[in-house]
Amino acid sequence: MEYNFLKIERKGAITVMMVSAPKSLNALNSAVLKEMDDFVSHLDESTRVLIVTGDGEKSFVAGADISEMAHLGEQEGFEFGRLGAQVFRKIETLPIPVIAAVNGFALGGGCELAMACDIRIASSNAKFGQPEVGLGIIPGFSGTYRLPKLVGQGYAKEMIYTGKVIRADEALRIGLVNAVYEREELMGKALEMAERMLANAPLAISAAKQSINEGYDLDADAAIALENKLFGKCFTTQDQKDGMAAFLNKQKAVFNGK
Ligand code: CO8
Repeated sequence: MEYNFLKIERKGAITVMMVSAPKSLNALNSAVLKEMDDFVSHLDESTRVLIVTGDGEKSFVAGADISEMAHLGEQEGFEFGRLGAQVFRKIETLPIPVIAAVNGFALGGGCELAMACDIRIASSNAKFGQPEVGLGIIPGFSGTYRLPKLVGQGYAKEMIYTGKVIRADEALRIGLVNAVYEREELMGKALEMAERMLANAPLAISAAKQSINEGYDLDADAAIALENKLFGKCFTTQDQKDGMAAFLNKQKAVFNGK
């Protein structure tokens, strides 16, 4: 599929997916979402870390496209919401780490896209918010589910009910982002974090992600049992043998993801 709204850049085992709809500050219409769906559904196996960012200096993603949503009825609204939610869920459940490099506005669907990623880092000009109720709708790309998980119900409800937009330093304070950098530094820092991940065993990272993601929604016994199962499975991998042999031989491990 040819992409009109995504710019894809490969840097070795790291792939950068840049949302690019500059006329609308990278707003998500159904065409953008379908391209994103195609991209994440066919992500090639040599990609070991995905970085998601927005084109330009001002915006990560300024939300779902209001001009498209303005004319929707109930069924169409349901379907548009489901499309975005399904794509974001695919991103969340990719077997590799996904870093959101939030380079500006992350409003509505933009904040929801960032939250579907494993980790968020932001530029100092980034702004976050769920302003949907000001448009007569609610967050529809899983924001009501993910925001309380990240920042707690109290703050999530305040953000969603008031629609207030918060700055990057506030997002850092409440745990919505892991770090804030100057705009020009952001992509370098995202790549640096990705490189650190690349030094580790890919199957182990994938198992850790599965254990955290799936375990979060289980009760304690089930979550611990899941971790136990995935931990045991690590011992079927060559990476475990290579990693431990390298340690015992005082060498640096080289992992093959096998
Ligand atoms: N949709 C469509 N167009 C947009 C959007 C958007 N979300 N955001 C910005 N644009 C367009 C503007 O209309 C403008 O277009 P034009 O140049 O043709 O007038 C252009 O981008 C530039 O924007 P501004 O001139 O407004 O730039 P400013 O710097 O003055 O303001 C803001 C930037 C603050 C980001 C402002 O554009 C804004 O408030 N945008 C809307 C933010 C918003 O409300 N986002 C949430 C949308 S709702 C949502 O995401 C719901 C997700 C779940 C959907 C479920 C569906 C069922």
